[in-house]
Amino acid sequence: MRKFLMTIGADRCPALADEWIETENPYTGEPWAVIPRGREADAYLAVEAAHEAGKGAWGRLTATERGRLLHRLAQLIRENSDTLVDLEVTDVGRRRTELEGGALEYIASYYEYYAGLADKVEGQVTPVDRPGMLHYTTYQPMGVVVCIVPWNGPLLLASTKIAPALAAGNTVVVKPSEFASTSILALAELFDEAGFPPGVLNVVTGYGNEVGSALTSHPLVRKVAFTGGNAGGAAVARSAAEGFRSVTLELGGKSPNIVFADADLDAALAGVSLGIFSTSGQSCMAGSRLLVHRSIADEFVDRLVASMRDATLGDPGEPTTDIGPISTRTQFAAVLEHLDVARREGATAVLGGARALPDGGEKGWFVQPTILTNVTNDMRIAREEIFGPVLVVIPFDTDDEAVAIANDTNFGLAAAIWTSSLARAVGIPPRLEAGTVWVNAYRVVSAMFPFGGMKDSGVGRENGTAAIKEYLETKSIIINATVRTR
Ligand code: TXE
Repeated sequence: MRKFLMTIGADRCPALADEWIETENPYTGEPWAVIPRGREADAYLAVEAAHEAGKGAWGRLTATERGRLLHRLAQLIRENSDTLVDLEVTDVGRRRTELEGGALEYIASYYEYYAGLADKVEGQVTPVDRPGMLHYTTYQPMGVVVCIVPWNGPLLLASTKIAPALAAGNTVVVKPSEFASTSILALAELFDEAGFPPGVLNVVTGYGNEVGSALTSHPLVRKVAFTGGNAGGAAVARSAAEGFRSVTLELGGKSPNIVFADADLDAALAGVSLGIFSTSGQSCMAGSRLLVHRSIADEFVDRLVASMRDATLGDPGEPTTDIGPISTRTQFAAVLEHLDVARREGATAVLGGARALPDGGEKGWFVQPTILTNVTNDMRIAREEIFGPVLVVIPFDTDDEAVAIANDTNFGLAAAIWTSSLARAVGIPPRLEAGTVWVNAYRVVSAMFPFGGMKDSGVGRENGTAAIKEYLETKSIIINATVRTR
C-alpha cells in the first residue's frame, strides 16, 4: 500500500495524530494507498505556514518573478505528466486517453495563463469632482487562501484556484477531497522543484467536517475558493461568513442541452454524448438534460442509443475504454439510487439503467451509460444532480417552451443550444439562466474565459482575466494635492 504525505511549510509530513485514510481504486474497488487524516491542529499548522510565507520571501517577489515561478511549474507539470496521469487514473478512475489527450495540458495551461497575467493587473485613475484630489485604485493580495477541491478532477479543480491565487501574490492551503488526494499531494512536490519558497503552497488532507471546516473558520484565512456539492458549499459559505471571509463557490448543475429541429444533427449527437458521457457524467457542467424538439426526438434518441450501445466500459488506463468507473463508492451508490428513483417515477431506460460489470472490473464502480425517456421536468431525476452517466430526455414543441424548461431548475451553471438558425444562435443565449452558454458546442472551457454559475450553481467566477480579482483586495487611494508636500 502506497503512503502519501502532506505538505506543510517545508515539511512532507503525516498528520500530527498519525491517523490515515485508505484511498480506493474505483476500477478494482480496493484500497491502494493511504493519505494522512489531518485534523484541526494540522489545518492550523498549514494556515500558519502559509501566513508566514506571505510575510517572507514570497511577499517580496515582484509580480513578474511570481509569473516566472508559475511558468516553471507549468513546465514541471508537463515533465511529470506520467506520474500525475497515473495517479488520477488509479485514484479517480479518469481515463488515461482523456488526460493524455489534452486534459493534463489544459491543467498546465492554467499556470501559464495566470503567470502571464500576474504583472498585468492594472489599477485605475478616477476623475474626482474636487480640485486638487487624486484618486486611484490598486490591488493587493488578500493573504491566506484556502482552496477546497472535490474528487472528480482534483488537479484541474485545484489548479483553477491555485494559479490565480498565487499570481495575485497570496499563499495557499489546499484541502483535496478525502476520496482523491494523491495527485494533488504529488503536485505539491513540484512547487519546491519550481523554486517556490516553502509555505506558499500547502496541502492538508482529511475529511471536510474535520480538517476542511477548521480551515474555513481559521481567522488568518481571508478567502475560500470551493468546488463541490451544494451541501458542502453551503457549509463552507456559512463558516466563511462568520469570519467575513470572501468566497467563490463552484457548485452543481443540471445543464440543458437543447437540440432544435434545424440543428446539424451529427454535431448535436456528438455534443450531447460528450456532454454527459465523457467523464461518466461526473462533471459539474454535464449536459444531463436533453431537451429535443418533438419532431426529431424519436430519431435523435434512437441514434444516440445506437451510438452508445457498444461503448466499452472498463479499465480507465486502457486506450480502448470509452467509459470509466464512478470515482467514489459513495457516488456509485448515489447514482444507483437515482436509477431506482427513475424506475419509481415511471421513466423508461431506453439504454442502460443499471450497474455494469465489465470484464476485469467486476468489483469496480461501473454504471451503464443510461438514457431515460418518459421524463418530465418536475421529476426528481430531472431536477437533482445525478453526477453519473445518466441522461434524461424531455421533448419540447416551441422555442419558448424550450427556454422555460431549460430555466426551470434551481441550477444555472451551463446550457447549450444546437441550431442552424442565426436568430436562435443570437436570440436564445441571453434568455438562458446559465453562467455559460454554448452554441453548437459543448464542454469548451478554457483558462481564458470565465466559468461559474447562476442561482444554486455558485457564487463568483473562475478563469479569465477577471478571476484574478477574486483573489485581490481593491484599494482606493486618495491624495489631497492641495496640502503642501515636500
Ligand atoms: O462533495 P463535497 P461530495 C456534487 C455531486 C455529488 C455531490 C456530493 O452531485 O453527488 O456534490 O459530493 C469538502 N467544510 N459534486 O459529497 O462534500 C470535502 O472534503 C470544508 C459537484 O463528494 O462537496 C471535499 O474536499 N470542506 C462537484 C470538497 O468539500 C468541506 C464536484 C467537496 O466535497 C466541508 C463534486 C465542510 N463543511 C461533487 N464539507 C462540482 N461542482 O464539480 C465537505 N468539504
